[in-house]
Amino acid sequence: MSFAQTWSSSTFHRPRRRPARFLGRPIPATESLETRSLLPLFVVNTLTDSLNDSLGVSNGQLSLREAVHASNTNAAFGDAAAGSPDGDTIVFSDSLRGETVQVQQGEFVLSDDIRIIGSTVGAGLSPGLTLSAGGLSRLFEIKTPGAAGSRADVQISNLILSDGRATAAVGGNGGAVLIQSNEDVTFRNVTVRDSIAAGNGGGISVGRGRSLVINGGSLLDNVAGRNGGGLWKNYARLTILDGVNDVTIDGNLARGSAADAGGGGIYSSGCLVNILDISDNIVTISNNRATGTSGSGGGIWSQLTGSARLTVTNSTITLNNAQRSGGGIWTNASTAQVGSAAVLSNTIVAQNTANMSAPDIRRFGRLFAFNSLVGNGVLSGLAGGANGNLIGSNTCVINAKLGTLSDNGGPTATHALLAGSPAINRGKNSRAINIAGDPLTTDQRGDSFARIRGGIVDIGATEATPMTGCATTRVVRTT
Ligand SMILES: [Ca+2]
Ligand SMILES: [Ca+2]
Ligand SMILES: [Ca+2]
Repeated sequence: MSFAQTWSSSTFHRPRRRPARFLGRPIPATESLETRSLLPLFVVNTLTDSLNDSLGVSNGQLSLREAVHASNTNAAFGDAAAGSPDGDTIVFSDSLRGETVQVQQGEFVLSDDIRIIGSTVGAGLSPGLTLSAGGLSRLFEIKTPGAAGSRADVQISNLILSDGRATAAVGGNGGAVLIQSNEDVTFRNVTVRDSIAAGNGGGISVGRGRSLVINGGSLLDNVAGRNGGGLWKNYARLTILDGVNDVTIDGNLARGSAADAGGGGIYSSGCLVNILDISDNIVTISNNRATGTSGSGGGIWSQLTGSARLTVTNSTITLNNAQRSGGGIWTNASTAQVGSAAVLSNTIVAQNTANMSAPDIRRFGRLFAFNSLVGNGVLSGLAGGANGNLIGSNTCVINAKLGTLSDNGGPTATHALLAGSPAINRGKNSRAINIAGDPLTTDQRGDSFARIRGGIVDIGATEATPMTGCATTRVVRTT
C-alpha cells in the first residue's frame, strides 16, 4: 500500500501573520477536501531509524527517515511515496504514541515546506512521542538549499526532542535544532531538552533570517559551550507565546570560557529584525545560568539595535544566575535608535542572582517597565512608584513570595504566588494582553485558571487564588 494519502490543501496554507494559530486545532479526521490540489500525508508507523531507512530500502513500514527524504526531494523513497513541492505533512501513527524514536542515522535535514506532527489525538496538548538523538547528533537542521531569499516553512508540533548534540565538527551551534538563515519556523508544544552544543544555542540556534515562533512547550536543561543555553538567535525574530499551553524555560546553561556574553536561557542579538516577544502571558524563565567568565543575562541576554525590541508580558523570571551581571535580564537597547527598547509589563523579575552586579536586571539604553515587580532594581534604571512598578533595592529587596517551581495545575511547572505576595492584584488589566492585543483569558496553567481573579490581574505568569472569607482574621504572635 502507499503511505502517501491525500490531504486537503486547505490544511497547509501558510498564514504568515500568525502561523502559531495554524496548528492550534487538532487535525480533524474528515477535513473537507478541496479538489484543486491534494497534498501528501505521510503516516509514520515504525520507530526504526536504520541504515536501510537512510538508504531507502523498503521493508513495508514507513519510517520518519524515509518520509523526510521523500518530502525534501518530492520523489518516492523506500516506503514513502513522492512528496509535494507545495508542502507535506508527516504524522505518527497513534500506535506509536508515547514511544521514542532513537535517531541513529544523523540529524534530519528539512529543506522543503513541511510540518511534522507528533500526535493528532485529543486536543493535541500532549507530546505524541520523543525523538532522541542519544547524544549522537542534532535532531533537526532546517535549511533551504535554494536560491538566496528562498525560505522553507517548517512547523513541528507535539514532540519531545531530547539528547541532541552539536559538536564543533558540525559547526557547534544548535544542540537539538539548527535553524539556518531565512527560514520561517513554528514549534508548537515542542519540548527541547537535555541537549548540548559545543557553540551557541544548547537547545536551539536560530540564524540570521526570518522568524521562529515557540507556541507552547519548553526548553529544559540544555547546555551551550558558548552563548544561549536554551536558545541562541541572531538577527531573527523570536516570538514565544502560550497558545493553548505554557512555556517553561528552565535549567539551561551557557558556560565555558567563550560564553563571553551569556544568556543562560535565551541569547538574543542583532538589529532590524531582532525582535523577541514574550507576550502571550505565560512564560516562566527560571534556574538558567550564564557561567562563562564574563557571562551576563542568566535568564535573558538581549542586545537591541535598529528597531529591535524585547517585550515581556505577564511572565515570571526568577532564580536565574549570571557570573557577571543581570541575573534575570541583561539588556542593551541602543538609545541612538528610536525603535529599540526593552519593555516589561505585568512581569516579575525577582530572586535572581549575579556574582558581580545587578542581580535581577542590568540595563543599558532604553528599558521601560509597567506594573512590574523587580526584586532588586539596582542598575536597572527603574524607580519604584512610577508606572505602577514595585522596584526593590540593595537595601530593601522586595520578596515576591514565589513558591518553588512545582506542579500547580496545568501542563507544566510554575512558581505560584504565595499568600501575601506583593504581586497579587498589582498588575494592570489593560496590559494583560497577547501579541494581537486581545485580553489574556487564562494564566500560564491554561483553561481552568482565569488570568484575572479578584478583579485585578496579578503580576507574573500565574494568578493567585483570591482569599475568601476570613479576610479580617489576623494572627498575632504574643511570644
Ligand atoms: Ca521502511
Ligand atoms: Ca516536499
Ligand atoms: Ca488577581
